[in-house]
Amino acid sequence: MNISAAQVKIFYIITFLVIMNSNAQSLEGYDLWLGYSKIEDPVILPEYQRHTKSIFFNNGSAVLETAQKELVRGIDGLLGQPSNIHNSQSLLNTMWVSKKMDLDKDIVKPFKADFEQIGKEGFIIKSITVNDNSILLITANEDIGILYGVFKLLQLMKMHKSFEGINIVDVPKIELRMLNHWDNLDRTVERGYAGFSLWNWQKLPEYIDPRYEDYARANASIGINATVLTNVNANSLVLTSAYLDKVAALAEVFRPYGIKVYLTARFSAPIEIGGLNTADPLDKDVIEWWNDRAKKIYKIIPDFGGFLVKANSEGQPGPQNYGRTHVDGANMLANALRPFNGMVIWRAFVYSELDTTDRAKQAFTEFVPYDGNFLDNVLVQVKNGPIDFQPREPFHPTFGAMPNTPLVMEFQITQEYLGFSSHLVFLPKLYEEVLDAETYRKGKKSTVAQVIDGSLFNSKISGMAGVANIGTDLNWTGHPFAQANWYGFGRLAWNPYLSSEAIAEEWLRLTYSNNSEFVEPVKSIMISSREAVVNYMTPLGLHHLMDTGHHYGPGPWVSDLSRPEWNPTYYHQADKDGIGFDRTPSGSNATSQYSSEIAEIFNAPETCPEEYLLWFHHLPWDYKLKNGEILWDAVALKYQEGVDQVGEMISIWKQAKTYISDDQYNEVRMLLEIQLKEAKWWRNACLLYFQTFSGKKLPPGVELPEENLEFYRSLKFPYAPGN
Ligand code: GCV
Repeated sequence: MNISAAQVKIFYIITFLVIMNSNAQSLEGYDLWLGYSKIEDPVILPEYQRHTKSIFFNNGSAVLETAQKELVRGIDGLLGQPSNIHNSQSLLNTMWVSKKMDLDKDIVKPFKADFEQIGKEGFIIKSITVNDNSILLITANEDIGILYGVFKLLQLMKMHKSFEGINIVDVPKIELRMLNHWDNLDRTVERGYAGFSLWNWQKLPEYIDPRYEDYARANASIGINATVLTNVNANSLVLTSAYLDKVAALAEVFRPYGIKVYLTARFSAPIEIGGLNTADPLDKDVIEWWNDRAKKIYKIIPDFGGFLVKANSEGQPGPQNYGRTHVDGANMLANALRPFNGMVIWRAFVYSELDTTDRAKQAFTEFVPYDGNFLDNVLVQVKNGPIDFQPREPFHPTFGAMPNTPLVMEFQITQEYLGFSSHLVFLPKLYEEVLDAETYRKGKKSTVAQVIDGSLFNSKISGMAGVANIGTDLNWTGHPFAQANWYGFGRLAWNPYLSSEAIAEEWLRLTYSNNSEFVEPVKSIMISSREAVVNYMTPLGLHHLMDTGHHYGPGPWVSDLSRPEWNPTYYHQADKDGIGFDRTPSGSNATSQYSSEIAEIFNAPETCPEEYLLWFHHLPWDYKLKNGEILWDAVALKYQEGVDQVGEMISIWKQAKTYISDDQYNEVRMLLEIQLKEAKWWRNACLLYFQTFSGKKLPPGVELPEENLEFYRSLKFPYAPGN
């Protein structure tokens, strides 16, 4: 057979197209919420073409260069044609992107108050008229504001929002908006469910994975301005020169996106890498060692953010090893960083094997007495609830109880106790619940959000941290909808008063489609997903029922671990008389750590919100709930409700099929099937186990478990990820 040159060429073209196509499919999700495919809407497209006809971009710094690059990338993609960008200003321009200091004074004058409001990081997007010409103005006081303004503009375009009469003045309400990576130097990620760590320490500093920049873009696009690269269960090696060079290389990639790097500081580093025989924070040599280390770090990374420290918690070393306090430890490090404007973020996630009181009380007990004693470059980072990132916890009582100490909110974006990256759980719903909680520390309207953004006590600095769910998986987060948790964390760190519903809608439109027939039903899946997981894992205030170590699946029966508070039986306290943890004055009295108004509500089972009932009360199995159900029936029905909610999520997801690609559809469909299977597993295992105490039958409407209790108890997961 004779094959012509033309046939060979066609063969190669077809092969190339097939490869390209399969690549495109396997890269599904890599773009996150930043995909810029051409806008086809016939109404909005001409409007955008008009506004972007001639763009004046006032460049002049690395951050501005990034902003220009992002603008070009976005507009080229969305409009399907190269953008027309100039670096000289004229009245023929249809868009100006320029800092305030570079704008004509007469232009700026009418918006003086807006510029005062936006501070260092805010921006203005305004439609203005100059000599009868309509111009879309993107402006800010500083370079970083321009970058944020550009990302906002592109997001508006992706959501097909009209620019007619646009007038946006936006500024972050929280200063430090940071990701905490629990990434180890061997690239495993503690509680990570999306592959390995992005940081390729072996090849750094020479090899710069292009993904580092994509990571920075994604973060900057939602306003994240800080990243802690390493696990709080820290390794001192990262503070050695060889690693600092690698950290510096990452810092260089992130800098043009306005992101500072932070590291976790292992308290015993002076011993492990400094050759000293103590890490006592009051020891002269130790102080000198840290001062010296800080100097070294800042020489290599001049804008280094600072240290995040987990001390005297879960086996990590700390000042208490030397009879010193958290204040001694934090202030010693703060003194070392202070000459360089570095910050110390000291975690309040502590509970001790020597303290036999309720674990939920311990962080408050240890930290609140130190209020006002930390140096002003110390922030104390507190988890959202008093135990540990459970599907639902009441807010941590420390919020509002330390008026003289800036408190950073620590949320978990990764899903350690929430079905890993197999379950669709939209976490901004959880974040919103915590942020909106009333502390009553300064009367009504003293919410956790007001503590965090510094407005309640006039704090000098404010912060929100999220434990990242990012890894080397192609779609970054394992579950495609887990991207929404990263996105939503960033949005709430920017503005803790946003509604989770608005965030869900934004994310869906930016990631998938603007079609309301897609957005509305899928948004309802996201919004109900958090309550679903609470119901099928830990309803009515139950908590920490997860199997031990890996925290995957149910293990309410676990009772043989060396520390009492590591056992689920410690938390549910089920016996033949009832279930729940008594945290009222007749029990551990943890309620006394809240303001009296809140304590009063929590103390009485009649007024305690039912979602926290068994968190605060030990109640008999036949205790009557408000709706007349007895407690046993209510627990069982809640487990069933959780399973039913996942079933409902699956049937709603079917409606999404016509609006997205088959790959996008099938990936989520398969994951939802896992979620349904596991929701049933949770229901069956927990109900069979609790039934051994209640001795009661399952109420009508609750499906009978397929297996017996022994089966569920026998399941082992030695290779569950994230350990
Ligand atoms: C990084 C929980 C997790 C640990 C985590 C710890 C913490 O206990 O299970 O993996 O350690 O919280 O937040 O320090």
